[in-house]
Amino acid sequence: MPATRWAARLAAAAVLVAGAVVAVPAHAANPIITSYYTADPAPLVVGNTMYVYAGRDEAPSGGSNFLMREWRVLSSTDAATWTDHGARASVATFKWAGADAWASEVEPRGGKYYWYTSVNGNGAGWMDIGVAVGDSPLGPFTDAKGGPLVSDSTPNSSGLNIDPTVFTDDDGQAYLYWGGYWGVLAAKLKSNMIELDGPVVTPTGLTDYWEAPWMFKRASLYYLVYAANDTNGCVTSSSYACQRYATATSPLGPWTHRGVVLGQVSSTTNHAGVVQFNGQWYIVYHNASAPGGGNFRRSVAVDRLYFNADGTMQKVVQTTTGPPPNPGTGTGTNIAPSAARSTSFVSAWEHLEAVNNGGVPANSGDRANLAYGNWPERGTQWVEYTWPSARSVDRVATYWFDDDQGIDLPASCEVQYWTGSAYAPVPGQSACGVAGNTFNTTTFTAVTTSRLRLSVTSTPDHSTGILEWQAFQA
Ligand code: FUB
Repeated sequence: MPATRWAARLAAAAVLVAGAVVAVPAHAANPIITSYYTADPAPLVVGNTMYVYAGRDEAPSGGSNFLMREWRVLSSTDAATWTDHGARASVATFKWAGADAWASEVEPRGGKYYWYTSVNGNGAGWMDIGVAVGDSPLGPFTDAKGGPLVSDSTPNSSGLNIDPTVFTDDDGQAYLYWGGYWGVLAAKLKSNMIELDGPVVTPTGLTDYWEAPWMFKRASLYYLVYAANDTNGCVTSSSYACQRYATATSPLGPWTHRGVVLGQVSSTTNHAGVVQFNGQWYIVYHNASAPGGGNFRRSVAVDRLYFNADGTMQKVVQTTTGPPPNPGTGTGTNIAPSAARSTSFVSAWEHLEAVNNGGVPANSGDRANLAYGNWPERGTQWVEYTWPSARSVDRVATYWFDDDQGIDLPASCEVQYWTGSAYAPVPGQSACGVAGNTFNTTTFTAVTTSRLRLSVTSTPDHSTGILEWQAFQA
């Protein structure tokens, strides 16, 4: 092993020992990090940041099996330059597990981040699915359940319970898809995110499914990207894999196979995640292309992903350069301070002017620049900006207020605009984030309007609040 890699290992160890949040700058190219090997990437956009959760491949050169003990996190604010945040979970996070930190994915809900992992239960069964939870995208993460979410004893479970992907629909219902080799399975998750809600089902229509599902939604269409290893348009040898994909009009299918989105890569396994970030789509995957790389020494790469007008995906062009920097669109000018503000309700002791007074909160409890809150109202409330004439807007960023009392982070939100006759959701909007202690960026196709509205839906037992709501000129 090169001395530089030992140095990187020692640096990472120092980070872990200290337990500190130390970010090590990575670089801009594919693979996105080469100081150690990474596999099974799962992207997640929170605010203006794309996080990538990945397992670490530690097999020796020439090794013939996976050696994976920890999951690591990288982040970027432009999808080109990456920061390494080190190991944030490991096999040891799950006391009931013993080995094999295989593919994972993180899903946010209610200000928490649930990290679903494939891990060897070290008992009667083989691979299980565990779930850890943390209060921020970087954790710290702890076992959320104290035992597997899915194991061999789960009725109808897979012969190989690996590769969880969790998707939360607009109505708040979360779905878990998983499974390798013997096919794909799915189940609803309860709102606590750590229990299955109802039976395990076998979705139909996922032609040549092998492993590594990734689910997302674009407009009103559901997508499932997954690894296949057929030689019927996928790969040249069934030792390798491609990424096929299918679409559906409901989250549990039936699915319609649409073709290959990512061809064969330089590693035998092929594992990908798809995400929209700053208005553009990306595929994050792994290959064996880092120096010294191999089938058990894989590395994460990122490339642009393009959709056709009919919703089908173009086959990805795999690059060694990675995508160009994408720090966001528009002039960057926050035009919220020039707007008049209104709301469906503001508590008498809170301040609507907080939302566009230009404050930069230190955290979600920071009232230094006032706070807007709508306690004791629950359900859906709104805040609105009105400009004297139409403005072109393509991005908002929201810093939520959370007083740890009656006001909590919202369950969901939506950006809407005045069409001239009614309010409508802004087109093509990325997820309306509800994370605390950060600005949550939502990008969308530019709208020209004199009124922009943030529709906010509370959790059942709390009201909602905002410290700052920025709106950016396209
Ligand atoms: O990394 C171990 C396994 O290889 C993953 O769980 C699969 O998806 C494949 O990438």
